[in-house]
Amino acid sequence: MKKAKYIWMDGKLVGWDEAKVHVLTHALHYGSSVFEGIRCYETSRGPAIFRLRDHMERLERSAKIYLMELPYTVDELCQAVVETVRANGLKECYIRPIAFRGSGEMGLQALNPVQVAIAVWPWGPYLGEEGQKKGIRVRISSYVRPPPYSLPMNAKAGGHYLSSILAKMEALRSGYDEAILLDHRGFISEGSGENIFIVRKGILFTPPPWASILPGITRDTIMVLARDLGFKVYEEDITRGMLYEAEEAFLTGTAAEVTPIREVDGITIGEGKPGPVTLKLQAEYKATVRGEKPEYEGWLTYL
Ligand code: PPE
Repeated sequence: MKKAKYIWMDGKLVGWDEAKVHVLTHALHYGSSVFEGIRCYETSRGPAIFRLRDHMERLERSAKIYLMELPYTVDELCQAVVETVRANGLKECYIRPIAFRGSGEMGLQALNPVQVAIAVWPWGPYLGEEGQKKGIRVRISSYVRPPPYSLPMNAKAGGHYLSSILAKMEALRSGYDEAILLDHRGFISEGSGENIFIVRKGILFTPPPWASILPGITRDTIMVLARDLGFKVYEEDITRGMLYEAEEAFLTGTAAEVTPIREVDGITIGEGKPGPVTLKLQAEYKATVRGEKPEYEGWLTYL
């Protein structure tokens, strides 16, 4: 990865290589961290962070679920992100705030103080420039998203990613670009680090919150943009068969942005290239995050 100059850690900026933790950090042993992924884009009015407050509010909700007391308010965290991006002088970057249970006591029940760090670095499209243009090949994973009675998957918590890691590695090792996980009932849930949409008869469908998804902020953005463009969008259970026969399918996420899917389990989706609805939404998303859409200005925090 490309290093930046500074990382914000527990209230102050330190050098990239100085942002360290103790080896007995609770989160390192048990995955007790919550985090966010945010992007800052170049606009005609300078760099702007997309939906900063929404991300920080989700961080706060994730922390609440794991009884982690954040030592900063949402406003303070937003300010810290702005400060970190500014200090690093990057026009475009990915922003990774993380709150984690630190060291002190050992054991699952330990309520060690929560530490917070914010790192930023340049990060291209998650599934590649080419993947974003031409579409990617995905497989249904043999791993299932943890059910809601095992883990609260609406929290963006470090430990939750172990199942995503297995799914992603399995997909890559079997020659695909990404994994799609089913939920505990056998319906489509989401990608290892993205939400999913399909298009049927020009209507958009995306799995509902009870399909063990992480309710993505990009997913929400796409639902708003699509509806404003006049599309119908439904949060509904999607079967594996519905995905196979979809006219179009695409993934959404802060890192992945809008990435078309051109093949699932060796079955071609639509014409095997990004479809018109996907392309339209991809362009609309790009214009929105780059500040070219006055109606969505409220989502941007200019530096
Ligand atoms: N589901 C999962 C499991 C997920 O990790 C993400 C984000 C999403 C859905 C989409 O959420 P949102 O970014 O709010 O639209 N995944 C992050 C990348 C994880 C990684 O480090 O790898 C991201 O896109 O920032």
